[in-house]
Amino acid sequence: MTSQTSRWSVTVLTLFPEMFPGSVGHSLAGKARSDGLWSLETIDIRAFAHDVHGTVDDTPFGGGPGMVMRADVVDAALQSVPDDDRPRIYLSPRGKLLTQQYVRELADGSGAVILCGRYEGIDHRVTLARGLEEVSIGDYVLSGGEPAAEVLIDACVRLLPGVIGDARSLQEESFERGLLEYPHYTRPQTWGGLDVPAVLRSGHHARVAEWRRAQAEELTRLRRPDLWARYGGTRKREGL
Ligand code: 6GU
Repeated sequence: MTSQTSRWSVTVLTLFPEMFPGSVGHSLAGKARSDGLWSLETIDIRAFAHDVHGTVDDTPFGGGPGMVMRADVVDAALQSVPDDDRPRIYLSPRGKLLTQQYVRELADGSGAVILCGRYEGIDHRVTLARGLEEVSIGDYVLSGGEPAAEVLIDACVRLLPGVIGDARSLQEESFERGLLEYPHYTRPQTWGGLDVPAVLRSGHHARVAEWRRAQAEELTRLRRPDLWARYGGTRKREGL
């Protein structure tokens, strides 16, 4: 369960502060922010460049294509954030994969400091020296960490108490039970020649639950053999 007393706060370090809040300024997350349930601050990394040109990157030692964000500039930006108990996360395709489990842990804490890389990324010494947690949102490459930061923030904010009206929807959803979620239906009862499955209209709560569980299991088995294998292991340990 998520429980923090003061509001959840996120600081994003980026070369493109104007990209924020972006999608998290709308809908549930946006409303929660204007209600004061969480706060967002951006820091413009370029403001920490040492020269008049605002240089933040340089060519990689060892050669090769692309540019690397300079350790001195990135670190000066990081050091401008007062030390607190929030994890410092560097978003990069080389990071450990973002999971719902990690999202839950973050949402349970006091917030996050998120560093968005551009170009080929940041000088590795900053990651080492500052103990940054390197996190990726999936096995594909984005032009920068900013869209990933919005993904991470969205996933956390929706778990904060009071953000989603009916907290039951959080327990049913994909990944919460190690399964993908069952399919949903609403009116009209017949659409495009397709009927809503009869069991969902039967009023039998136990049968509905059983049908949904079977659907969730089948979907997970077909689409996500990795989750399915883990789920089997979990059920065995629990003696099911
Ligand atoms: Cl966090 N950053 C970038 N640039 N690409 C990614 C990513 C992050 N996660 C997946 N691909």
